[in-house]
Amino acid sequence: MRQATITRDTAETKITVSLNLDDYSTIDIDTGIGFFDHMLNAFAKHGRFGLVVKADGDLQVDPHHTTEDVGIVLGQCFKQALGDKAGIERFGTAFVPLDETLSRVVIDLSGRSYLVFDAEFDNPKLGGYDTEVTEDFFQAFAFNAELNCHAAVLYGRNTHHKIETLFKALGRAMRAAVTLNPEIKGIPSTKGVI
Ligand SMILES: [Mn+2]
Repeated sequence: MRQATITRDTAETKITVSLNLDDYSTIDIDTGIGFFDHMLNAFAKHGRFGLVVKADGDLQVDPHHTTEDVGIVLGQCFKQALGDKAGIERFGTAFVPLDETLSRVVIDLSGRSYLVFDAEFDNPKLGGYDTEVTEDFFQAFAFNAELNCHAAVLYGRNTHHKIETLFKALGRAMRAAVTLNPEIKGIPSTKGVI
């Protein structure tokens, strides 16, 4: 099974993430930030990823360090769990609606880190979560997983809906990209390495 467990311990946060690409029977998220837990649960559930996240961060400062650092460690887990990426689809696209909102995420597990993020949030706070750190999470995730991610809210009104559809679409696009396809022999790149 493709899996990884990584702990990152800094003066700002102590984070452990366990990721399983092939068995999603265990999803257990505790970051201390309620809305962020909701988002990571949605990502794992709709991406069909086994995911355990334990984060103990400096929430007395603000939620920024914890949110961004979970993105770093989750990205590292995908990179490690994917190994040489032999036999995977590599590309993934997902559109996810929630009532009036529609979001799209497109992934290429290219080994090249790049994020294009196109979303604006009217509401700066959702409970203890700062909505602007959504982009920081996606940035940290894309750079540490070494993937190309294009994430966009195509339209919508409600900030909760916008962010939730981005996380669900990220989960579903990542699921499509990591899927093993028996028709794909070896590493899916004309270069032979990704
Ligand atoms: Mn919700």
